[in-house]
Amino acid sequence: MSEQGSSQGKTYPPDPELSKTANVRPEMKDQDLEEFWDSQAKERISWFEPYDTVLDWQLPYAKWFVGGKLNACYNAVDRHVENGQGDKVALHVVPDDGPDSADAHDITFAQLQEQVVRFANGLKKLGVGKGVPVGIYMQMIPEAVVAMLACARLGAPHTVVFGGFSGKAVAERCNDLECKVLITQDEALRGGKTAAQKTNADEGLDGAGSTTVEKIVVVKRTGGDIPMNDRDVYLDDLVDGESSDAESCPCEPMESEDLLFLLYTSGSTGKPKGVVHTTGGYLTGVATTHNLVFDVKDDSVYWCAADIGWITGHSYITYGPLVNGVTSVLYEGVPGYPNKEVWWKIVEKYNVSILYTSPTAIRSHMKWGEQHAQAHDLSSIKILGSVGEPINPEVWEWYRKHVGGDKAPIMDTWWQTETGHILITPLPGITTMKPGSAQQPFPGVRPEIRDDEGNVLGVEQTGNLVLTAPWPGMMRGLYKDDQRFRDTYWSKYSDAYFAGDGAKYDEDGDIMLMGRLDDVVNVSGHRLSTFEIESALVEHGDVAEAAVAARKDPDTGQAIVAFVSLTGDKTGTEELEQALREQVAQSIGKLARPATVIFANDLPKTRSGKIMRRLLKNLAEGEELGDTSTLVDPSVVDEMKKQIQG
Ligand code: 6R9
Repeated sequence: MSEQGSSQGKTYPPDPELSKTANVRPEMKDQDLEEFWDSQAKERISWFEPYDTVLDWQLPYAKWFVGGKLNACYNAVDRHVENGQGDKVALHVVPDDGPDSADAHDITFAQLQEQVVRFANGLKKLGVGKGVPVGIYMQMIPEAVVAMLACARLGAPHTVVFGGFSGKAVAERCNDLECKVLITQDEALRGGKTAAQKTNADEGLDGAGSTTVEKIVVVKRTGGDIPMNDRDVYLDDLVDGESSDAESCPCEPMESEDLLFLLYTSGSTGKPKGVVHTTGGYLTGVATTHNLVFDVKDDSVYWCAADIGWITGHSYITYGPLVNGVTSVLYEGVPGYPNKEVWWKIVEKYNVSILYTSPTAIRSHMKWGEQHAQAHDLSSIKILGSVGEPINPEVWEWYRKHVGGDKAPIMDTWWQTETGHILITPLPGITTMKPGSAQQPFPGVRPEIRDDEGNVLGVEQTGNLVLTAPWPGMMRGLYKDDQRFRDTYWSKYSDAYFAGDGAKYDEDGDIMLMGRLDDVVNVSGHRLSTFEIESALVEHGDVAEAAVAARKDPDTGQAIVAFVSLTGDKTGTEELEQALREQVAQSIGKLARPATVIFANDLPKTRSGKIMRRLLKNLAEGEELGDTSTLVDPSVVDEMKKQIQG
């Protein structure tokens, strides 16, 4: 494929062959948005009862496909079996020790149906049914997907808590949604190491004072010796003797707007936001974007290397690909274990044609060198995807060259937990690609870039990204918090969704994403709240005050820098730094662990007592500090500067 120069740097025009065969058609962009989504909903989703209204839009709440009835599990599993696709592989299951492992196996759609039905029959015995919420706290094992689908089959909303989060996070989320049942696994197995999972959950639930969780279902992953009490039941025992026959547990017909799941995400205050996603619109959105952005065909082998605990796992590991009846890879492990070639072995062994991952993961591979990718036949790759943060142009180039054989187009997909599915992305066979930019709205999506006063900005003017029209997978609010929903997303502008990202149009009309505008840091593509990390730090008895900022990091995108003032005459030692990092890891999870801790007598504050976050950001990034005249005590900044430079 030829490269063309432009004022922005290199661009890559679409492959004419791909333009001919791609699922997405250029005219979709010009379609009326309701017409577009209506035709997609009819084509891709099986409805038990047809809807009568495509869109009922009462800002800020949208209802899509009103009056329609459907079931997410039926769409993801049963209908494929009914359509004669039962023998098709749904999941190539790759365990932690890689594709050569004796435990690697395939699950067909028929087998998936059996597992889901048995699991759902087991859950029914515990009182799970329509509208009864369930928590899921698991690693990347097939039972995690099965558990989500079993909930969906019964009409029970799920909330998946990222398996690397703390037990405290599990308790907080389960209690907020009032989950009756929690599904977890005995131990985690990642990178050759086991870690407590069930015990973490216990500690969190028992430490929370009281909990709504009455039963814990434990999947045996390692068979490790873990404490089990009256509250607990092993999955094997729960489903022992249960039928796996689909008729023994029919898919519950759900209203289009019934809750499918809640996923908690970080906001700029401590309390995580419970993002509400419903059934009909969400499924239409994920199935349509998955099909058109990744150009999936009957024989595609698709691998999304995200985690089930994030929205990417929900939309593009579980629901999107399964609704589309595509064969996927499900990988338990981490990049680099058991060796640096394991990813490429997976691609080679299963003939992966679509790979969707994060800039952070690509940066790790880049650091280890292209020889690992080159040692394997990656010629099956047709489309690459990136998600989670902006992808640096040099990383984009590396990805295309060494993974994409110098020809696979890269779909740099911008979206959020709140948006449910991809909204801004290049399209295969249509878009002339530009490294480092998500570029164009997906059909039916209407972005704008505005200044703080609401003026629509022109070329090269950085402002706030907004969406001026609804889309089917958009959040249906924050759980039990209408006010916070309105304040966070709909108060900056009265007529548009405020995404919280900075953006600009370049001279070709492509959208460049410029990062978050709020107090959220993005480590390895994962959103973490600065406030939550600060709260964890001040839980330590020696800490008086803490403020958290981020600096750029070549591997993780952003890295956390914690500024800490100590109580009394305590001094900052290496042990204390270690203890604080541990404290954060314990309280939130390892991802949130500060890369650097800076100790100071005080934090830089304005006279009105507000911590000057802009300054801390500059300090963390090693930038010029600008005006410090509003500080009470400018000397604290000099002290911090010395430590950062030291
Ligand atoms: C899907 C997901 C959302 C935030 C979002 C933005 C950043 C995601 C991006 C991107 C630039 C991309 N983000 N994809 N920034 N280019 N292709 O990541 O959801 O965890 O909710 O994070 O991630 O800042 O606002 P979530």
